[in-house]
Amino acid sequence: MSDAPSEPPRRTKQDVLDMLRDLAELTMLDEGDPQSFRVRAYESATQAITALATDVNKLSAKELQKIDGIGKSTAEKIRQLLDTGKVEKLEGLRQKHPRSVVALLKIQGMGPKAVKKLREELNVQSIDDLRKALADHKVQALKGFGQKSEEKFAHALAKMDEQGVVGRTPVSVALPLANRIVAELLKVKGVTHASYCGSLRRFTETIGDVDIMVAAADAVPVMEALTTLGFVDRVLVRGANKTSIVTHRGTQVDLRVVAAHELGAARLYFTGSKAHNIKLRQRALSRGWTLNEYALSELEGGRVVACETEEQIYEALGLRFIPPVLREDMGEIEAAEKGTLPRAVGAILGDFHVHTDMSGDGHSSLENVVAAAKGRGYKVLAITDHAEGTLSGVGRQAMLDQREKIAAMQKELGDSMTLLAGVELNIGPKGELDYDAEFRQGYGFCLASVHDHFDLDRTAQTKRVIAAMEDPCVKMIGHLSARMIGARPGIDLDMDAIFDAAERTNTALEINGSLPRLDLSVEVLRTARDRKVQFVLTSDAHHENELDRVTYAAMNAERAWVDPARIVNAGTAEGLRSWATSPAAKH
Ligand code: DGT
Ligand code: CA
Ligand code: CA
Ligand code: ZN
Repeated sequence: MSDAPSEPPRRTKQDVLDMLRDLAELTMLDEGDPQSFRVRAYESATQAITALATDVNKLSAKELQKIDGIGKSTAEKIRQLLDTGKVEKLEGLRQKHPRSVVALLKIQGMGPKAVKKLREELNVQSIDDLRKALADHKVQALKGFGQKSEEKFAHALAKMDEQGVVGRTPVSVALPLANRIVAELLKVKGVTHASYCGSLRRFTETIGDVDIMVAAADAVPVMEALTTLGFVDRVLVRGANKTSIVTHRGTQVDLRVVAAHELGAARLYFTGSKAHNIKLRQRALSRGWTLNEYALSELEGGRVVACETEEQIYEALGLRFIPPVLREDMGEIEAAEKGTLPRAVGAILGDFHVHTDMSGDGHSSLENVVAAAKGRGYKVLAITDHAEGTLSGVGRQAMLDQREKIAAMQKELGDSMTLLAGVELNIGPKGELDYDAEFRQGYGFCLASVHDHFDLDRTAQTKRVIAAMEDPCVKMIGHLSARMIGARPGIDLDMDAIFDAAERTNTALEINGSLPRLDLSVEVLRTARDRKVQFVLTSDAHHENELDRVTYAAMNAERAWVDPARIVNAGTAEGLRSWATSPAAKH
């Protein structure tokens, strides 16, 4: 093993996209201006590379420059990354603006200008520094800030603490990262298994660090492969069986390499949760056994009882297999013993929140979305582009044209799939909805969701959502809290009143599977356990490839022990069709 490989480590299209995103983010900080010319240049290059069909590695700087949206200096940076694995400009920016500073941008209402000022005037270099400055009331003394900004930042930080997101990585960032690492490590010679464990496998909303488990006879090439990946910022630990790195975005990754025969014990241990592990271990002890990351074995003599698979270990302990999403010591071990674990969601029969390229932020044609839904075996699909009240929404004529197109497609589809010409209405600050009542009645399916005015107080937020529920055309409320995990807290709602209204008006609540949202959250879903509210799993897809996100919605529901009988699109096809095509029954 050498520290200076003669060949530069391989860089992929994803590395190029990561580089452009980091360049945009750091340039914005550097210039204190989100609208700067350079930031926009990196953003347009991102779009161009995303759409690129050819292998980016095969293109020279000149050829890259010929692509629409990529300028000369960006083309050179891309080539530099592909050829050497590093880009000078980016390295310089990273030196100047460490991750702790970038993290300040995650605070609601904090822009690059404010960060710049706070650094220059108060030497605020991290969230902790900001906490101190706020506590000492130094922020309000700054020109252009005042008491209002101080309160705003303090409030935003308190919200972040409440959600436990400070210093943690949102699942929307951690999951693609982990999938990429797993795919890369599976390519290493001698690797027979690679997967992620830890909180990510349990599907928590935020992840402290990513835990990767690999089975291989020789650990050295696996560790080497991890440390040379494009997103690695620094290596924290380089041990015999464990390596830890930190990515440029500040996420820690722990890699463990084990022998194939102890994979079950290792995966069980490192999936956790810690509380679940402790309970299992107590159970083992009461049987005269011990359980650790290597095996379930006899206390005396050390004979191995089980170690190869998780299933074998649970079975030896007298338990049904417990899915990772349930391993939180919230009654799952007792339920596994009695055989009363909650039923899995099972087959999902349709989607009710799907965008096409008619929405300003949609990327797939109606035809492609419908074909993809049909390919998944869906019985019902509602097309729900944004209504005119949303930034990326459309007017009446486009909606009418789409309704006609959908009617024609339904003829072609026959009985195989019910296609609904729907819409995602925007809920205004007073609960007002788009278009007019008559136009809305022309839709086959209406969902309504909040996309703005996040700062209204609890009474106003609750009122606006309930007003939308009471509208005769609204069958479902989309992403109820409107939160973005790690970036924007949810709106303040009186959940009791919301559940009451949902039951009374017969309005379903969406479980949105888009990773940055996961809305309803597990926390809210748990509080709805004794309610009669109906749920719908959706993908909120903006591209045909995103229909699969509905499985994240299902995992979120399972984590919260939601009874599948309460999920409209996880029951029977007849039940779903009748729910989907009956008018919203309001009373
Ligand atoms: P995170 O990273 O904070 O989102 O949460 P986890 O659950 O991934 O925690 P992490 O990365 O510290 O450790 C991974 C797993 O290793 C954890 O879920 C359970 C296991 N583990 C870690 N420390 C202990 C311990 O002290 N006792 C037991 N029984 N298990 C542990
Ligand atoms: Ca972890
Ligand atoms: Ca860990
Ligand atoms: Zn949407």
